[in-house]
Amino acid sequence: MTQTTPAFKRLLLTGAAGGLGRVLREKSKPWTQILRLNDIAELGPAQDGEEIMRCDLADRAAVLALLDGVDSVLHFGGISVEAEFEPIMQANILGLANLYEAVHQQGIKRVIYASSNHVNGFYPTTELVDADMPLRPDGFYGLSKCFGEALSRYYYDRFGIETVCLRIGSCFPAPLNARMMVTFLSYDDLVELVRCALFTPRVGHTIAFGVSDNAVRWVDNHKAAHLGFHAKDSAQAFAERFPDTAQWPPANDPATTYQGGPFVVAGPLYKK
Ligand code: NAI
Ligand code: 15L
Repeated sequence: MTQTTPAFKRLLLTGAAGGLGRVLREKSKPWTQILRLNDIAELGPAQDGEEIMRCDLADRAAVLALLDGVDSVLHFGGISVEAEFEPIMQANILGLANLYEAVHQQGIKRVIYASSNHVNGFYPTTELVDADMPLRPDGFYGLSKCFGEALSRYYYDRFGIETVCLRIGSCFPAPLNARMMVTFLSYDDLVELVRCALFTPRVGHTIAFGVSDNAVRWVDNHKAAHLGFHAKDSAQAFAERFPDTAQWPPANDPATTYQGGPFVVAGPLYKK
């Protein structure tokens, strides 16, 4: 049997202890000789082909060391829900600035960045959103993802560092509510989307929506067609769990009116 050499010598996965990080920790091994894992949380022992480097993304010197010897980055670390501004600022804003500065200093050419549907959370559910429409974040978390998209655009325009921003919908083993019948991204489709983002020869600065082939769509992915991503799964497989709209909040509830669902009413969370 012929053994194919993995494309990368060393791939960095941040957020490796998180929900999506655990999926990618398992699935991205064939792409790289060494998978370097980062998180602030416990990651367990290094398995074959893994390196563990725990640190806080807000720690600039540690992040510079974290990127040493890395070919490409899957950036899934940070605060993943609405929260007070201070922790979001540390992990998602300062953390991202540290990451890109280190990427630049270490000469790394591409980052796959876990953005979120919450950069567009304040679009009504009646509108079809594409990658070029103005951002309408639905809280501090969504705002921090807007910062990430803009920061990565700057590093592409200024230094030619390529980024694919994945505006992930709801990536869980199954949809958890009626809204997620629209926003659902299966784990297998996530892995395929990340693979396309990593291996497409030229991506420049691409914004791609991360949703499965669900029956209802709020997003139009045609501006990321060059990635060649085709979702294989659909939330319809779980349709029996949400048989009718009775489980939705009333029509005048913002959680139904806007694409961001409950996030649109979660903030502001500034401490008084
Ligand atoms: P998660 O919360 O399970 O994982 C995030 C990981 O980042 C955690 O293990 C956490 O310890 C780590 N982290 C937080 N602050 C850190 C810091 N300062 N330094 C180092 N590590 C830190 O989130 P999940 O669901 O795995 O999401 C991964 C990424 O994808 C996040 O960036 C999230 O915003 C994004 N995303 C996820 C979606 C989903 O449906 N799961 C939807 C849209 C975006
Ligand atoms: C996100 O950005 C969050 O990280 C995830 O936990 C979900 O809440 C998801 O959006 C969603 O909109 O369902």
